[in-house]
Amino acid sequence: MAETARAGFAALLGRPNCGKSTLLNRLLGEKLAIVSARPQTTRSRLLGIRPHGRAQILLLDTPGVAAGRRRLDAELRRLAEEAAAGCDVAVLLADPAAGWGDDLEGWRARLAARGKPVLLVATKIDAPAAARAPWPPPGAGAADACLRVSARSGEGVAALLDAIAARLPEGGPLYPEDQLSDRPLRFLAAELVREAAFEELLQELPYALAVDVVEWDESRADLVRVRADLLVERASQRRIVIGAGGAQIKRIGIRARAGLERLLGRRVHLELWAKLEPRWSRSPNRLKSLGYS
Ligand SMILES: Nc1nc2c(ncn2[C@@H]2O[C@H](COP(=O)(O)OP(=O)(O)OP(=O)(O)O)[C@@H](O)[C@H]2O)c(=O)[nH]1
Ligand SMILES: [Mg+2]
Repeated sequence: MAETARAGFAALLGRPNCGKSTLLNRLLGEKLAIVSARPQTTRSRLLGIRPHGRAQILLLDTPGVAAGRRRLDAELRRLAEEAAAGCDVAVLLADPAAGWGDDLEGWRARLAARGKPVLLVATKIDAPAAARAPWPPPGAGAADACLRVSARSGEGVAALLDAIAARLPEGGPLYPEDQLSDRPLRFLAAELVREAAFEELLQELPYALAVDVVEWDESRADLVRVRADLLVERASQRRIVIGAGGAQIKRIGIRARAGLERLLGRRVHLELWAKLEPRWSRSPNRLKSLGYS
């Protein structure tokens, strides 16, 4: 019997830093989402499109859900709630080494109450602490399935795709079959610059750092010219981003350019400016224009 055609949305949900974006990239086999060792890296609902057998899996990466009273925190929670409400399958991820808790159990129960199939997925099982911890975790209520994956090694990833696909509604593809995401390249480019800044600035990174691509010129076939502003909210942060003699922003630029050239498959000329914009993270319009809402 022929496999049934299926298509639908699977939301990747969980605490900050549990490995959602890394897993999205692994499930897609492409680097779409940015990843960092710091929590609260993802700031938007990012769609990745994954054909799997006769199914089209529409994977939604979401911001990790954390408390926090800033406008950006509230916006990030809203994005995750929205993805959870709109999905056909909920993939609730947790690093078993970090333990289960009321927050995750609350999510599980709410998703189940809405009638969503819930997959409880242990992440980072290549790490000894995660590999040793019991799964499903003590304290977790019933789920449709419990799986264990490592985005790093790829273990469990094929089984996860099968488990998601089997629970999607029947129907033909919802997006063109060769499409990878619904986000424009310009947005993905801004994200790569932000990732480079995360990696270069480490502990010095301001919470409120954003990237705004202000120029995008593809008029030459062999070269893309990109100009982007690194937005910060304080003069002191601007100095950190620039670094002594401009050394820091130069390092960010070199790292970002390498990522952009991989993304675009062309040479890239990248110009970065550190710009003071005191209230960007509190402005609903700005959050929108930056693609964060
Ligand atoms: N060992 C190991 N580390 C992982 C794995 N997946 C992710 N990580 C690491 O965990 C950290 C967080 O990964 P992200 O994918 O950015 O986590 P996230 O859940 O998207 O985080 P937010 O966007 O902040 O909510 C990074 O340092 C990753 O390299 C994995 O399978 N194994
Ligand atoms: Mg993320």
